[in-house]
Amino acid sequence: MRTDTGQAFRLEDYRQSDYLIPELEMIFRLDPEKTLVTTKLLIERRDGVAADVPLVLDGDGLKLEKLLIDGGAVEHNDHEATADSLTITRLPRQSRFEVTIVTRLAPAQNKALMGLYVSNGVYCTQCEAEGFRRISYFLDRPDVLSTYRVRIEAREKEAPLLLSNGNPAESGALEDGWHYAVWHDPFPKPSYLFALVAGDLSAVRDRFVTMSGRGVDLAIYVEHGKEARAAYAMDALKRSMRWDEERFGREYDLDVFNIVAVSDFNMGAMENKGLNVFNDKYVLADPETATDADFANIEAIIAHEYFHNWTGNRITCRDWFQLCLKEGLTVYRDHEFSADQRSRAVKRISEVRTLRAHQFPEDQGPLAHPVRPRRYREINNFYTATVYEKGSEVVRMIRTILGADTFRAGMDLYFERHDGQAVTIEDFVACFEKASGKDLTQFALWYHQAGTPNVTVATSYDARAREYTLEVEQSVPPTPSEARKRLMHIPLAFGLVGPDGQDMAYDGVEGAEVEDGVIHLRKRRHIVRFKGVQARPVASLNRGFSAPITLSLVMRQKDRLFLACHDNDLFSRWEALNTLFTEALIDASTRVRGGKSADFDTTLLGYPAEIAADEGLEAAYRALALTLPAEADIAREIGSNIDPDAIGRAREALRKAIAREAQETFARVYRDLGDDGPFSPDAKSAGRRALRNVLLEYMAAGSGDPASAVRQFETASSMADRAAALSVLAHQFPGGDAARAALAAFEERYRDNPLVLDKWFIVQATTPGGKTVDLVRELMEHPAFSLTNPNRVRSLIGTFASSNQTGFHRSDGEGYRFLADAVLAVEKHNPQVAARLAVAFRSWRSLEKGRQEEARKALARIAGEKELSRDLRDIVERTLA
Ligand code: 0A1
Ligand code: ZN
Repeated sequence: MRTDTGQAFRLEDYRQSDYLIPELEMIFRLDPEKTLVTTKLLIERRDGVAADVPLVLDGDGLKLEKLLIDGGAVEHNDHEATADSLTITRLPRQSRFEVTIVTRLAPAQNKALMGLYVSNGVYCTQCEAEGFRRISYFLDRPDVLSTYRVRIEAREKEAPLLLSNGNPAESGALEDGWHYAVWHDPFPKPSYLFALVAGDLSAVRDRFVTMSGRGVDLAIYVEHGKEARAAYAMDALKRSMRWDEERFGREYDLDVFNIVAVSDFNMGAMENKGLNVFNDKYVLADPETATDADFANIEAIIAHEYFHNWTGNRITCRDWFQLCLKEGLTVYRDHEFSADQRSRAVKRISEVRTLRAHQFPEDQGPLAHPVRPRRYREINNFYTATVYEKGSEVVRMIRTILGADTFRAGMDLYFERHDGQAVTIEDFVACFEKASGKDLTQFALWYHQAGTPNVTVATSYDARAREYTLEVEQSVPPTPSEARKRLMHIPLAFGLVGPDGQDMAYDGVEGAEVEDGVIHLRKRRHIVRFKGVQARPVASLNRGFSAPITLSLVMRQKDRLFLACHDNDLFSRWEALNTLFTEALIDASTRVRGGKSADFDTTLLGYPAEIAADEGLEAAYRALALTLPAEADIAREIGSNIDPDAIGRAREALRKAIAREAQETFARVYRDLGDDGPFSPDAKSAGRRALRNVLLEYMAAGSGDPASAVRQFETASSMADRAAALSVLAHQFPGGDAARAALAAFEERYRDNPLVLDKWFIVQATTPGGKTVDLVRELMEHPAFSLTNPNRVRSLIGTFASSNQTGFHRSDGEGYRFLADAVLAVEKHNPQVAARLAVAFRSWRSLEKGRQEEARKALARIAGEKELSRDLRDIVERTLA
């Protein structure tokens, strides 16, 4: 375990390496306990570097078995090998020479799942960000690009399949039941994109012909017997390949594209060149085992990793500070892909919900950092919602500002200028400046400044002058180590909605640049005057969520309801309703906390029935509109002195009130939507199921009777419907006969399917209320649970801490004590996963005093441990700071 040295890496300290490694050859002789890795590096000294400048290679927990330079031994005095580095002080004078290194690994013992490890009998690697140095000493940094030739030797019985990056070169038999394969990757790549897989897996094969007519052999490798569950992923892969050609002109470049699904994986998936490695959760799906959300995630993640081939692999990052260069851009691309494959409005609403749930609390708490950070202690902790999700929003804003065609021209220029290079955010932005002729200096603050900007707006209409005025003011809150902020360029898409629901025209505008339905805010304060506005409009602002900001706009409830019914921007319709619900819930939770009852306005209560029955709206949209803000969303909006129990009760009361009001309509719509026959994962069918399942939740809440959920659970023909019914039973009728019977039946039916049992763990871990922490502790003893499998840990412990407000925040602090224990237990073998779990503490300062103190004690206990990993210490200390 890498313990903390307190050392911070700073962007301003970036220097080129003195040496390069244009080529390398590797030989792996695989054994679970004793793998030998021979790495032959062709080293090149950069021009101007003196021959006595030592070569310092990175390592992490390595043991050097052998070292040769140009085939000859190296004197003891001329090198120093530690677990973390190999320094060679005496080097040949010529600028190119060869260094051969042999290391020995025990992949079966590697439970950190970084470097080379064994997952369910399959050898696999994970090298991003700094895992390659756990395999061999190397210049393990993204700006050192090399071509790789990799020979894998293994016992044929144990590992009939031998894969690495690039194209297959040769293969054959060896003595004693061993065999080998050689792979060659002609594209220079950084070490974080290296991959090796060896094991006994089945292939699902297909073929893709690229736009220039080249054939590519596609394969998805899964455990035997799971082939049928990879069909959807294969289809998503082919659609992604075609889409990237059509939308971005990007063609695939190798003869093969391989995907391997493994069951132990720290993250979602990894874009290794030509050999993507996936968490099996994001490959395997069929109607019996996967929900609609699973299908949608698989489609998005298959696309994401594939799109990295150009945005990440062909053009990579100069250093890890630039992570958003590949991640923000690739998330933007996968969002666009999913929007094209599904419904754009529904997709956008889901994106914004995710951003608010994950990125906003990060940006508003102790772990806030810019999309392009300037400092880190442990890079693993920067695979964050800010880098990914806000990074994507920034790219989206570039497109909003430039327009679709100029944006595409900027992307084309980026690919043309930087193919084969390791570059920076400045290089990326410069392409759009060049393509558009616009100065994006102020805009680029979105990359450099942390914090969610707030925009306040006051509106007024002068009927006599026919003038409508928006007084707009921006502010960016202070964040850790950034007390003072500069003013941002905020593209605010808008419409002036007239009495008939249509956008109103105006004759002219003063006070800000307004172009194509977007107000460009650049100053602290703008007074934007629209001339010639014939009647008082209702302002629809930040349409489509054009900028990732919080918007404070005082509006009459009547006007918001008007937008919820009539805005022609579907995102803003949803947003208006969501704001109404949020405001009502904040009020209600204050009342509940003061010992009063949670009353709701009847106008608001009447609207859900209208939405449910409105066939002019897509079912998926209706489902989202009827989904109440989550407890965490309400807490975030309240901001301080939070009592999760009061919020939970207020939300429950609103759900019941709506359900009672809309009882008949909900039941009718639920019935009419019916069971739609054979399962299809397409967006329309998924939307129909989503709507039915939201209605089912209301129906159970309104009636207090589990019967309809029991019926659905028993007759469901898909996991989507079965899991939804299970969650209604477990959450609304906890401990009751119906819930217990359903949980037992589910466990029995999926006993041998760990990915499905994860849903069973999740449902129980997210059961509201103070008893759940005990249940979660108990479930850690379940035979299907494993502390070393990240999916199990995230399902049971992770979802409890991140998604169970009343459970985790139990007022006596038991949830916090439990999480601290779990984090320390996981950290022993997997610091990366432990650090991610600990992130659940990040909003502790916004809680009421008693809970704050309990959370602080739990955090301090972790911080007080002597031997903490760099990953965990970094998170805990920043959270406490
Ligand atoms: N680049 C991957 C994410 C990733 C990062 C680190 C990992 O280490 C365990 C694994 C995957 C992506 O964006 O998909
Ligand atoms: Zn990515």
